[in-house]
Amino acid sequence: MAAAAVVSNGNHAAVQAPSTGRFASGYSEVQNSRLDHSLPLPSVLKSSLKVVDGPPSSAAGNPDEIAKLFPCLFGQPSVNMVPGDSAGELAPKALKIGVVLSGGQAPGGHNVISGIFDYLQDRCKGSTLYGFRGGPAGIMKGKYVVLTPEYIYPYRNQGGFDMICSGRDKIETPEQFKQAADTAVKLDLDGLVVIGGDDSNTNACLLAENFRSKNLKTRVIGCPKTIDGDLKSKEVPTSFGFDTACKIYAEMIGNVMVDARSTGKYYHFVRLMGRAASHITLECALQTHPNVTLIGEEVAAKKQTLKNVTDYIADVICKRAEFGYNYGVILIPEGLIDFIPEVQQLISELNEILAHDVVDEAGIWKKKLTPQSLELFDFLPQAIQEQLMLERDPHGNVQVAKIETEKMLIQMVETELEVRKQASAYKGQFKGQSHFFGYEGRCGLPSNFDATYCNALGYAAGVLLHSGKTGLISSVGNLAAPVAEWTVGGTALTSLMDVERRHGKFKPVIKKAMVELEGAPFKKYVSMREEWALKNLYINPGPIQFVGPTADKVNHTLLLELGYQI
Ligand code: FBP
Repeated sequence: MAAAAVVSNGNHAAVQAPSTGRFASGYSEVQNSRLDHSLPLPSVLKSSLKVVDGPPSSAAGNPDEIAKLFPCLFGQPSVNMVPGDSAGELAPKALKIGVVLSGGQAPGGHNVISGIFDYLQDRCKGSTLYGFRGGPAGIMKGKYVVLTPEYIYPYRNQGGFDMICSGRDKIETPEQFKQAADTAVKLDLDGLVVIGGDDSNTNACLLAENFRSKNLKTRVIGCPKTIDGDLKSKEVPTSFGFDTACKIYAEMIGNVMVDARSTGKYYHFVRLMGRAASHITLECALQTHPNVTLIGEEVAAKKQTLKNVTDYIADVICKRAEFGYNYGVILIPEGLIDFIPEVQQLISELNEILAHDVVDEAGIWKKKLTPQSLELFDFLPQAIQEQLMLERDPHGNVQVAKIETEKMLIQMVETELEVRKQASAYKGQFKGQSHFFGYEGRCGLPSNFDATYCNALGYAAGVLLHSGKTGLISSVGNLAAPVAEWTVGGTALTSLMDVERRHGKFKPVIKKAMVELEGAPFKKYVSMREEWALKNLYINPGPIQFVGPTADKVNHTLLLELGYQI
């Protein structure tokens, strides 16, 4: 049976209601075995500890602007947790804490919540944990569930965000800040944990600033979530979910590789999630060794056009045909088109038009495009034109998950190969198959790494709130070492920020961590890509392992970035 839950639908009158939650009785053996899988904690979190302030912080860029936007929080130090004696230990007290999941699903989110819960049970007996339902809108509307051991249990070490669900709403207008503050006051919240990506953590910091400026006692702590892997810094080495999602996609890519080799008749064009950075695509390439991998950041650095990208793929296909291979696997990051300078220009013109003009069916709006952008827009297949015009997400981003770049590239490569065939420069057969691996990887069973990392992030968020900190993001480091040696702290969110132009205005943003062309993961890939293109060195890693010698293996990107060899 699913547990009964105390829920509120916005009027703050808590009622007993049956949960629509999970039935662990329907779980497979593997899922069941994960429920009681005990998670190791970093040593520092297991005994008496002290929270130690570091030096004053600055910003990732434009510190003067950030200081103006965050007058209460700018400059505050990041903190580290170090072993302490029982005398200096935080006095146990009952806390009221809220937690919210924000943005796209990422494996491990449930473990962050159970990590916070376990901290409160271990060190702050009598505390209450409120789960705001449906993302930040749940805070504004006062929709929450009181989380109990029975309610949480079926979600332990399980994927998905359905324990409390997520949403992409933003708390941004004065009215919305007021609604959030009202909820914090009504529930007498000591703290709020925002589990989200770069935009959501920016929002968490704005909320922390707003609450501080109103002298509310509610502190706000962020947690780094996103399968995209682009929320990271020196102190926050990775976002949770990336490890599991990449392992799931790598399994799927490996299967497609075996399929390609088995029949020898298809080129599989696989688009992978990651709306801005190409980390997922790069990691999957390192895990599986495909014939072609496009990395958006490289395409941008080389100022490549759509034609250049098409020619590069066609060149590999032609060379492979000479070896008798009329099959292969090509990985494409979903953010690719946003990296191609000519498309970038088109998208930024479209953004301005969509923000300020009515898009009429007669196409008069098109006159606002520059001649180059108009030419490109008219050249694109109609399906892609329509996808580029779709509504932006609440943060002003193009919804790249809805743009079928893989289909567009198949069409363009096919046309190019036809031209080469006519010129007797290509004698092979080309059949493209398109795939999009995105949502499939976001709710899988968290890998051992993500399960443990998330538990530590949640537990650390509990410590940070208990010690009265606000405007920090929970940070766990030294991740290639055994868990006992992981370091734990909180990084000042303002130290990760810069300003950016969005919806025609300057806004604070956490700088996205893109694939670095001088970084170890990209260099590793470059050192091997020519061999992968022509030989079939495919690796099919199979499903994620939860027990056995490879179960605790960390993804290649993280290891290489931490200076290890793979
Ligand atoms: P977050 O940045 O919120 O973690 O989401 C990332 C992501 O999974 C992208 O990879 C993808 O482009 C996008 O979400 C899809 O969004 P939606 O779930 O709204 O379709």
